[in-house]
Amino acid sequence: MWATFAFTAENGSGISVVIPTYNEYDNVELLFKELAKSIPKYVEYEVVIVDDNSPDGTWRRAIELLTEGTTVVRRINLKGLSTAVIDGIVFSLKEYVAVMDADLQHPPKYIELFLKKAVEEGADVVIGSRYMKGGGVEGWSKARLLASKAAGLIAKLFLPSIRRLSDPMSGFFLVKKQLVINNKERLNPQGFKVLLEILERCNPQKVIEVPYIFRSRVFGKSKLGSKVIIAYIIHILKLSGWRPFKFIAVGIAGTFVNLCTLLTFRYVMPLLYSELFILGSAIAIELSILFNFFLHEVWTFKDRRFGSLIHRLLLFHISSAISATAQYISAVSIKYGLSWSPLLAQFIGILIGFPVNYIFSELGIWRK
Ligand SMILES: Nc1nc2c(ncn2[C@@H]2O[C@H](COP(=O)(O)OP(=O)(O)O)[C@@H](O)[C@H]2O)c(=O)[nH]1
Ligand SMILES: [Mg+2]
Repeated sequence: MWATFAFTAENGSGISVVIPTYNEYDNVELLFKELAKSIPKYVEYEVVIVDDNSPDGTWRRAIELLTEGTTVVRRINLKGLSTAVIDGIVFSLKEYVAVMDADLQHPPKYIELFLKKAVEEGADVVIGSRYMKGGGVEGWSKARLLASKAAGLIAKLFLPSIRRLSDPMSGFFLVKKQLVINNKERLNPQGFKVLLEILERCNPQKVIEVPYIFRSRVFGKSKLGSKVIIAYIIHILKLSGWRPFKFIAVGIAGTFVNLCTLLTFRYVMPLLYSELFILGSAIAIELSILFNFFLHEVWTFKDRRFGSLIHRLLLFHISSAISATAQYISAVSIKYGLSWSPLLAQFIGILIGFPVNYIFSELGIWRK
């Protein structure tokens, strides 16, 4: 039990430092030196390098420099940052695991602080945050910073459990080994953002953040490319249970309900399709809103039905009205302002109205 556990030299509270590497040959020596220098003697630690058989021989370099308390895992047939981190955690022997990059962008001096915070505050996860007060990034272009922040916003929109965190995509963090081991079957690590996977699937009870400055890379280059970005979006969608696609599917079904209602009027109650079209159209709209609402309740957001149903139903009507207005304004201005074809204008209007409704639903109506 952590509560009876005090952070002192005597009881040998320990930490494993898991470091995934791929083509980091030039960084290994400096990394080992910095680790030895930055972690105080009274902290019992081990280092677990997980290398995916780097063509530059990073694993060989690590073995050459091997000292007691360091393990080098060389994975021959596997590749990927997230799975490397999870494998590293499995290989770890200590109660806590710190995860950091090999390129020294994550200053090892924070490891002691992470551990201290975890023990003192009983946290399952301690995140090194670049985006809270006191944190920052060195040497990033405006574009890279913007891309990182945008990626964070997307994750927060789709994944409510991380919304209150400033840097849930950090690669520098501490986690209790047991939290990951207990939930290993639920993990499906992929891409670069293993912390997101842990936060979403391991259900940590207490997560705290500590600011740090992300340093520039000295040797080697970043492996973050366009493939990583696409993998990231797919990862977020998977973690969200494909919710945005469910939302779209319901929207399409609702449009059919609307049109079918009108068609029914045409043959069964022609008045509602001619002189009283104003009423017929209103009924069709209302039916489609009700249809969408109940499908969202039992499918899209079935895990997030909190508070009163009437309240949610009312909010959904307001949200639908706002998104219909956004759709109307954009379609009309595209049609008259740009003289585009009405069909195309209407289609773009729908593309604009949809996210409005989605954002209201995610952040307001079915929020966690
Ligand atoms: N084992 C393993 N490590 C990787 C892989 N991709 C990246 N890494 C390591 O993960 C860390 C972060 O990668 P990096 O390219 O620096 O990403 P950036 O900091 O976001 O630019 C570094 O230590 C890399 O060597 C991989 O496929 N397998
Ligand atoms: Mg890096």
